[in-house]
Amino acid sequence: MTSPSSPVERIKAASDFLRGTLAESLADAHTGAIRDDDTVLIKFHGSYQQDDRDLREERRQQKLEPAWSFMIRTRTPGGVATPSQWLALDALATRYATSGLRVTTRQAFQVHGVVKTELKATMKAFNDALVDTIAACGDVNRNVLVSPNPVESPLHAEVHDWARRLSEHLLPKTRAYYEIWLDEERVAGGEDEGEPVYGATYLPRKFKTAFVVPPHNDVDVFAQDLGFIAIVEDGALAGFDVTVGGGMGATHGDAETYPRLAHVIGFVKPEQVFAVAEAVLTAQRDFGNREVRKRARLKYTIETLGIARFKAEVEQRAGFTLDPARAFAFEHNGDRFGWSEGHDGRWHLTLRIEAGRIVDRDTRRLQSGLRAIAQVHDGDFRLTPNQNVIVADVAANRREAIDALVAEYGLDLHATASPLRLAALACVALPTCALAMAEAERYLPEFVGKVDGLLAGHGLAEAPIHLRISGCPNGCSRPYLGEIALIGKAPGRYNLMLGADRRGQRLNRLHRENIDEKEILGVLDDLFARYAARRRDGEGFGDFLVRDGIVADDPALHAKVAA
Ligand code: SRM
Ligand code: SF4
Repeated sequence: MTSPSSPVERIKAASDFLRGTLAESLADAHTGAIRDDDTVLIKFHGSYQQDDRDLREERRQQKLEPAWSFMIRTRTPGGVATPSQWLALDALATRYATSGLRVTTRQAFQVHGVVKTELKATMKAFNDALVDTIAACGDVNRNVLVSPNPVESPLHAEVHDWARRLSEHLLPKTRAYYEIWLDEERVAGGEDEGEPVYGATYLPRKFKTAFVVPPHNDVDVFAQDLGFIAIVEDGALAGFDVTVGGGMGATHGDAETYPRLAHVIGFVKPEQVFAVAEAVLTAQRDFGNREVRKRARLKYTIETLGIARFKAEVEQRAGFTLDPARAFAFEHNGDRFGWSEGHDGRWHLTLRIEAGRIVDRDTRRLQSGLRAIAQVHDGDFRLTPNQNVIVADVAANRREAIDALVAEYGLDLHATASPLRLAALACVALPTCALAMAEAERYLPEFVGKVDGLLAGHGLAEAPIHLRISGCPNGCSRPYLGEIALIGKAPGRYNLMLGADRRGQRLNRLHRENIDEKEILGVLDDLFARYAARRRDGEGFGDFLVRDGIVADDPALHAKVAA
């Protein structure tokens, strides 16, 4: 007897290809919320229903319904926005949202706090700017990541194009999005489309894809369900090593869930990318767990089937055998800040956006400053998977004008912050994230300041340590790849994880459970003292912790190549 499928599976199956009763929910003026089943379906359209958790208790006491609002996330493969798109998104964020624009860890924009009555207008405004939100969330292939600067070299541009095309190729075919948000007429009969790749119940769980150009692993390719590592031979793109089964999410106290780094399963030529991607995706569609959502990601499907059987399944579906994986080497998984020159003499400026939040705050007027840049910029903007923004494709003689705006609006964190602050990531967490157990984005600036103080005390102020904070174990800031990471456990309390490398190829491990800031800083202070005294030349903090035996190494923590 087969187990019953999860409630989400039933909602998808009954949704008529993601329509559900969304139109009715939006029209219901009695509540700021949408119907329960529609909260599942709206994710596929790029939105989450949320409530302001800062106000939850107060509203409960006043017997008011929660302060419902909606987060909207874009599908921006590779994180590209033209200046006019930037201005349009800035304008819609100012008009409809509450906390500016937010750059996510997957090269997308998010806005928060959109009320139901303005949701449709906001969705339209995104689409008017030629930015859609379909499949930005939900059990489908999400926004495709790619090494962020496609104009760095012709090769980057080529890989970027593969990412964009694969994103299009794996889009759901349903017209529900266009009917609900853009008032497209439904084709008579309505049984028009079907989903040739996904089927009526889509995937068992979210599915994430990334392309990366070594030596920079700036997309954290091993954290993805499906990855393509560009292999360059004789200066040209020979193809890609394919990775499968990465993922970060876990649940406290549940050993059945864990972060896992991907396996490299072989090499494909560029023209085989679509076939292998479809094979991996449909294998997950057919073998993924549809009963228990916590065990439904591809990483668990692979653990259940075994990597050899999964690879054989992929090859059978793709209709070819993968070549043996080719050699690649990553140097680091962070961003490179400041100006860099591209292959064609054009320039690119990577700006540090702390925790990805683009708002005006005191002397750092990020939203106004980036708006001012967009008004004069003739290249484009690139969002990075580390929540930063590249002002890309600038002529040499335009650099000065951009620099003047950077100085005027206080956008110069990239030039003034410590290495720790530059590389640190934090997920959104409170007040919007329903799953947050502790602060992350709002805590990052203060916590970094305290750790910077400790580092300076040990003569380590310039140590480029990777710190990541997530408000819960779901791991949206990819914290299990931080040399130091805090995973929210309860307000003010975190699990302290230590010992990842800086190339995104080794996970960290739990060091201390459920401790507060004082204890965290105490532990770090001792470890920094050891690091300062005993580190080798150029040795990263995470690598030191492993070599020094403070963090036990284990093959299970590493990305692997399948036989
Ligand atoms: Fe995430 C759920 C925010 C990247 C793993 N994530 C959420 C939700 C939607 C909470 C919810 O389900 O109610 C968060 C909304 C917060 C808010 O108020 O905005 C949320 N995730 C984010 C973002 C905005 C974090 C950020 O600070 O940038 C990132 C949006 C990415 C995007 O543009 O698509 C974001 N989330 C990630 C990543 C990193 C990545 O993809 O490279 C991960 C870890 C990789 C992975 O998927 O394994 C991640 N998010 C999760 C999970 C755990 C999934 C799992 O396998 O268990 C959840 C919870 C869930 O799906 O049930 C989650
Ligand atoms: Fe929310 Fe947890 Fe993701 Fe942070 S890691 S955004 S708290 S789901």
